[in-house]
Amino acid sequence: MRMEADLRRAIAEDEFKLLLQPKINLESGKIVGAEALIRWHDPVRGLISPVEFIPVAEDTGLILPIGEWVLREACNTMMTWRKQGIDLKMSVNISARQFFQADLVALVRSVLDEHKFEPSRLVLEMTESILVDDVQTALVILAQLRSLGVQISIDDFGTGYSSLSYLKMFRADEVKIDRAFIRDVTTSREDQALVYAITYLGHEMGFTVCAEGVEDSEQRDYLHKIKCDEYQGFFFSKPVSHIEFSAIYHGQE
Ligand code: G
Ligand code: G
Ligand code: NA
Ligand code: MN
Repeated sequence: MRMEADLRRAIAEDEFKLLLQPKINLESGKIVGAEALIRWHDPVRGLISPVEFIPVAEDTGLILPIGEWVLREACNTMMTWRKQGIDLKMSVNISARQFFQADLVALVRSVLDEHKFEPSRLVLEMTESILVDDVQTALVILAQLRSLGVQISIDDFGTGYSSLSYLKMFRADEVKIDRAFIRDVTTSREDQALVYAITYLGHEMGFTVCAEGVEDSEQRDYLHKIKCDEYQGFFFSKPVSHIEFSAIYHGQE
């Protein structure tokens, strides 16, 4: 497959970049974290979206070296920021194959050993559909990750087919409400009900709740009103380079 050969070259030639999107605390309005999002600059085709290449990387197993690169790059970014007085949480997306087939626990342990930051500053994001695919194995891996001190976040919450009872079993630290529910949250009573219910339930179960895809102040205000904890979205900032990120961070009053 053409894409597979290109991806192999991209790994060898270091054609990936990591962008960072700020996570904002709704109460303070301040940046409290960053989500690492990979970008691929193919010299011929230009920018290729992870929506296109992550599935190919999953099918071919190339997600393992790519995922390791993302994790290391994200931790390097944390260390760079730390020297600038920026101490934030860093969220990294973990794909299905990475979660179940790589020795993710060993990788995370070695990355934590190499870098001296609080393990709880590293947040691993995975979708509920990954976890429900093999609940028994997932619970074992999650327990091992938790024992390393890293945090667990359930990404794209509400889009899968999982039962709410799984939320209790997975004992995550954070739930991220999928942006599909945020898009019409200021006009749709149904979406308001869903977002409110997820936030309420999340709090009752002890999770931090983060809303994704916030694009305007009305959406932000609604989330603030219902006491959602954090948000991400183009309203505050699109994903940017670590250099732009620190400029935005230091630009907060
Ligand atoms: O950044 P963007 O909105 O284009 O990302 C599109 C999709 O690709 C999202 O579902 C996002 O979670 C996923 N994605 C982005 N970066 C990474 C990454 O480093 N690893 C994995 N597994 N998925 C990623
Ligand atoms: O699946 P995951 O939640 O990891 O996807 C994150 C993706 O969402 C990234 O590709 C990022 O570029 C995108 N994203 C971030 N903020 C917004 C937003 O406000 N609106 C839209 N449409 N996409 C966003
Ligand atoms: Na994510
Ligand atoms: Mn998401």
